[in-house]
Amino acid sequence: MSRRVCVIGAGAAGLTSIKGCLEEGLEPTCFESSDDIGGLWRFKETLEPGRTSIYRSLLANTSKEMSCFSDFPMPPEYPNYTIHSQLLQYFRLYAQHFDLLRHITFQTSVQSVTQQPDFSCSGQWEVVTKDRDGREETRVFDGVLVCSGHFTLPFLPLSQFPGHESFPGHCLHSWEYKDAEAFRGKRVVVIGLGNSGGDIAVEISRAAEKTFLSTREGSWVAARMSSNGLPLDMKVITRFTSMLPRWLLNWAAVKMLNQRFDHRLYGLQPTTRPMDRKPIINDDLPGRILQGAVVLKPDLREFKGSVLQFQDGTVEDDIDAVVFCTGYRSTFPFLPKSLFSGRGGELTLYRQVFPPALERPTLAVIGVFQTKGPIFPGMEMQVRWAARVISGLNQLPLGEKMLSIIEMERIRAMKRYPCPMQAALNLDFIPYLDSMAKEIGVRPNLLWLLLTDPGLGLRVLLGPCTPYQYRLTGPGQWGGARQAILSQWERVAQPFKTRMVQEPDPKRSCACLWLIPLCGAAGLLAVVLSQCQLNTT
Ligand SMILES: Cc1cc2nc3c(=O)[nH]c(=O)nc-3n(C[C@H](O)[C@H](O)[C@H](O)COP(=O)(O)OP(=O)(O)OC[C@H]3O[C@@H](n4cnc5c(N)ncnc54)[C@H](O)[C@@H]3O)c2cc1C
Ligand SMILES: *[C@@H]1O[C@H](CO)[C@@H](O)[C@H](O)[C@H]1NC(C)=O
Ligand SMILES: CC(=O)N[C@H]1CO[C@H](CO)[C@@H](O)[C@@H]1O
Repeated sequence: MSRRVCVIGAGAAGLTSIKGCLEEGLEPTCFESSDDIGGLWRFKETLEPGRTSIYRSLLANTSKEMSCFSDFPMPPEYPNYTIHSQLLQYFRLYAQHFDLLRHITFQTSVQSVTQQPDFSCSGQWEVVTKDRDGREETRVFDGVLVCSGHFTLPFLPLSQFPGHESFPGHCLHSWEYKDAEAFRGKRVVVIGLGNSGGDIAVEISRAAEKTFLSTREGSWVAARMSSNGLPLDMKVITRFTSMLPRWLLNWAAVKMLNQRFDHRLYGLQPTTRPMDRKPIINDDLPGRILQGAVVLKPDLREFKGSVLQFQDGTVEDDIDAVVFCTGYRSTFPFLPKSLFSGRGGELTLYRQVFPPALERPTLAVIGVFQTKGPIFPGMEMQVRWAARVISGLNQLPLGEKMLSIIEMERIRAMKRYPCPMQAALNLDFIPYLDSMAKEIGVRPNLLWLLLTDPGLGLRVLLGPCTPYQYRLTGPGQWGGARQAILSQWERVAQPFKTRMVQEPDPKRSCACLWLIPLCGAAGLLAVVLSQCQLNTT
């Protein structure tokens, strides 16, 4: 009899979890508290406490070829960066294609997940659910995949600012923000420069009289559009760049980012380097600052009625609204308290997936991490690995060993992130995916590819690390992976083909042919270097 797995939530992580279970012969049952799939990416006009909420103009910050699941490219006609509704449409296509919907029970929320009394030998969990009529039901599962998301609880640090009670205007969190209509002609302060803060400040500045953007630390700002108008992530997330030393990448990144606009001059420059702390992605912010529509300010100090004072002593008066873009906290109210063993009471996870202290590795957390790349292929890889661990095909190290690895990685990451929670959540895209891919047996063998299929090998090494690379061989291999890699740039070009431009004379473009042997040589060198590096670590 196949093992039964409970999947909690039917957002992106839940959908790929159902798929991953089916692929490994597990029997998934997914509970989704709302009445539809898509989670964060399903835009709603109204707010529901405890649920994610996004603004009307939210655009993905990762491109379509990098963000898709590895055996299901986005349709070629999709634009290179999708708006939320189109990404949701993609998830619908994915669910349809792999027939995932019949495994989902909607309007049923998971109330608690507890270990069975004989857990140490059975590894089983008791899951209590509540349906829309309030009926509770208890079921036993052999495994649990937690896919409930981690952007649910808005973090509003109002109490840090003296005098906030005296502010007569409107104070809100980005969770409540839908569009700029309410801010027409107003004077607005946006607090926090993350991806949401940048987006919201730009959008409000098109309607408001004046928009101030207050940031303590500043941030590097990258554009979606990289050189030649191509998607940034496809240009920079390659195996070749991931083999280069960090100082070199930092140097190149600073040069590239400052070439677009001088971060110091614009008052945005942070103290950290771009490879250490994730740059935000924003196409329009520098232009809005250049026009004086967005004015940068340091950290807020206090409120005095409608006057706001900042840390440098400057004041801005007649402020009508303050938008806090100060992020979210995660909550997993249904999980056993014993799993929250971190220093600050946070969830401690081995490779951000498995709680290390369980006697049996039958519970995994999917999608609770961040990278400089897209999150979806990472979730998918987590599931592919977790499904194999749950079915006993892959083993985890001993509990002690896992704890020491977690601690070691925490110390290493703390050099880049001051806060332990952020340090644990932020992972490097290619090394992280590769570490799991290696155990599953789906990490592409570069040397072998370069020797047997050089065209493909070079694309895998020098081209964007698109998710299809993890479907070339091994368990879950997909026959279309090779073709998907060979045609990835065609799907990027497709949406632009709305006005045909004459192709250049082919004879002239031959001039670049000398690049091929050169790239080949560089590639081989990089592979040899990386092998040496692997052997020495
Ligand atoms: C504003 C914003 C923009 C982002 N943009 C990008 C981007 O461009 N690219 C990118 O790669 N990542 C992006 N991210 C990261 C984001 O986390 C992922 O894109 C992803 O959508 C998260 O999916 P998820 O399935 O983990 O969680 P969610 O999408 O939040 O889904 C969780 C689901 O679980 C359900 N649920 C929760 N609790 C229970 C329960 N107890 N019982 C039953 N069901 C439950 C919820 O109803 C929901 O449907 C963005 C995040 C934010 C906040
Ligand atoms: C995209 O935006 C979300 C929300 O702010 C963030 O969590 C994620 O890390 C961003 N992705 C990249 C690649 O910057
Ligand atoms: C056709 C298309 O979708 N083009 C978009 C590609 O990405 C750039 C950068 O964000 C957009 O400006 C284009 O509109």
